[in-house]
Amino acid sequence: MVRLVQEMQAQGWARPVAVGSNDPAAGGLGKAASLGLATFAVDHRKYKGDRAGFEAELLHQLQMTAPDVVCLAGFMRILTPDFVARFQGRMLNIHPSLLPRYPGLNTHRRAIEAGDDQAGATVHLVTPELDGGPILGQARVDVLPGDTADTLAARVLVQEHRLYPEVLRRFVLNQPLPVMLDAD
Ligand code: NHR
Repeated sequence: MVRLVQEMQAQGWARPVAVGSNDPAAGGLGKAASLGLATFAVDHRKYKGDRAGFEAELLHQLQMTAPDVVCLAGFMRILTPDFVARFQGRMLNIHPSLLPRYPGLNTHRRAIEAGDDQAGATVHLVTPELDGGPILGQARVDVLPGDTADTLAARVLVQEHRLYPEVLRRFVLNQPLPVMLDAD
């Protein structure tokens, strides 16, 4: 998220307006405020069993700044089709696997256990199907002998920081996608 904001502010192809989280303690909120952005948090734990209520508040907070594009980065609450419809075709997510392999959680562990020789990250449009929307870009890294989920995650993260700003830049400028990056 910080990298996205920094590249937008440095290069000017988009204007970041707000950063939100489902966790009021998220470190990114303070960083976003330091970068001059509005911030908000909608604590999902206060809406236990009430996804509609959680999403209504999330929508309200987002609508305060009327974004053209919404970027998820480590957002961990499944969004309902009604919410997704509000931002259809303009909500992006970065997921730490080479989709369509390993939608959902624990992606790096699953890639290592499967013996894959490559892993990576994918930026995709958010649709009602979890991690199933159209792919806008991917970055690949080699899985190395001795890799653990943590060491692999760290190498993939470096590539996530290259991939997501490049995909977003092309997306908002209507340039050709997908972007395919190869680290190795
Ligand atoms: N919502 C929709 N409709 N479509 C997608 O593609 C989405 C989405 C919401 C989040 C991110 C995704 C990821 O990159 C994402 C993509 C959370 C879960 C999950 O199981 C799965 C995938 C992703 C994010 N969440 C549980 C829930 O009940 C909670 C899990 C937890 O708190 O640890 O929401 O990986």
